Amino acid sequence: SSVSRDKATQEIPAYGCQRRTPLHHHNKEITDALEILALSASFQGSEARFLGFTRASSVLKSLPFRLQSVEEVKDLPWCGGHSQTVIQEILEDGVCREVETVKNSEHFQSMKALTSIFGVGIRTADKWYRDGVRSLSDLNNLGGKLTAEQKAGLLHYTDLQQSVTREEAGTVEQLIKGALQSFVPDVRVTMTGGFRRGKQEGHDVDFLITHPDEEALNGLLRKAVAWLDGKGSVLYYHVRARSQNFSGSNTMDGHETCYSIIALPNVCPEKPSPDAEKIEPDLDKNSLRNWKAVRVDLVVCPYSEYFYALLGWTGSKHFERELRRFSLHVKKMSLNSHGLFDIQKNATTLLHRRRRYLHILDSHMCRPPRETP
Ligand code: DGT
Ligand code: MG
Repeated sequence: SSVSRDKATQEIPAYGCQRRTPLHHHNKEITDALEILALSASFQGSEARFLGFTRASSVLKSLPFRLQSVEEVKDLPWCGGHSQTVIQEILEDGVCREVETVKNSEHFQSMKALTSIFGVGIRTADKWYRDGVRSLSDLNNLGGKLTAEQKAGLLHYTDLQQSVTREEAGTVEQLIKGALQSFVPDVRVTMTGGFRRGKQEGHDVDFLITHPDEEALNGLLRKAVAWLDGKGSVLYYHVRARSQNFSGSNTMDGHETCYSIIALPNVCPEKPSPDAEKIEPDLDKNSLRNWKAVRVDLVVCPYSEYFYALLGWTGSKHFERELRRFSLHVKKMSLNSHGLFDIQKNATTLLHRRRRYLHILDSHMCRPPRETP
């Protein structure tokens, strides 16, 4: 009934981490549209508009019913004027003009293509766009100016564009565990990211690695990746060292991390059909190879930080952002992948004396529960 729908909308909390946000929900046409506007805003460097549309979309995902009228969003948090226009047009016409214009714009299309390359963020893509780059083929002229990461991203572009299935993620897990366990047999390896949230496919596979004995973790990541590399399973990698004085801000994270592209053995390589071979004789070369390039992120954390790192790397990105905002504004605590810190006790010191920050964080850190991870 409309009364119970009204009640439902009035009860939706403002922070994303206070709501259920199911993968399958009732308003996909609208949330897809809002997310295009969010992406477009981020391509234009407008963080505020990106957040606005992302929050509106996130709120609608938690609605337990399909919207029928724009009136129904009037009490919802974050669903203000601009989002309401989008919602109304989609409900009434099935499409939103602004979204269609954005989707067809050269800037949006180029930025989407460029940022889909591993190693290319919005800033780089925007600079390239201003230099006249419109598509991937234009990048060949930039050859020498590409980073090693971007070169690898381009080289394996087609594979990396395909999503990783849950089954493939399982194979990656065996490969990664095998490499790590050959050095530390009882190392703990947990798949994080979207797969830990139950997604059936993802753009990469994320792992968190820990051990009660910190010594066992020393150099482990580099050794294990070199071991895999020796077996021909690594197409690209770079290890970001652990940063001792990570910033206590909400977004930074100082864990040792390996960003890699792994050659995943195909269980059954796709054979091109005889017809395809006739049309494009060279096409089948790649299809005949028995591996697929897959993006894999490996994160190492001290045992004492395991629960925070697990929470931080499980995602989604928006959930993490909301959880940290909730911690800060409602609980007056600062949360990141290293711990949960009480900022109230020393708020002014935190703001004004950066150098003492780490020390303060240490002394106010809430220790994780004592059970084993
Ligand atoms: P996917 O891979 O597209 O299917 O979706 P997710 O949710 O696995 O996204 P992904 O792989 O980009 O990142 C996994 C989670 O890890 C993400 O929700 C937030 C977190 N994360 C990603 N990069 C960083 C980082 O540099 N630092 C921290 N603390 N967390 C990160
Ligand atoms: Mg992921």
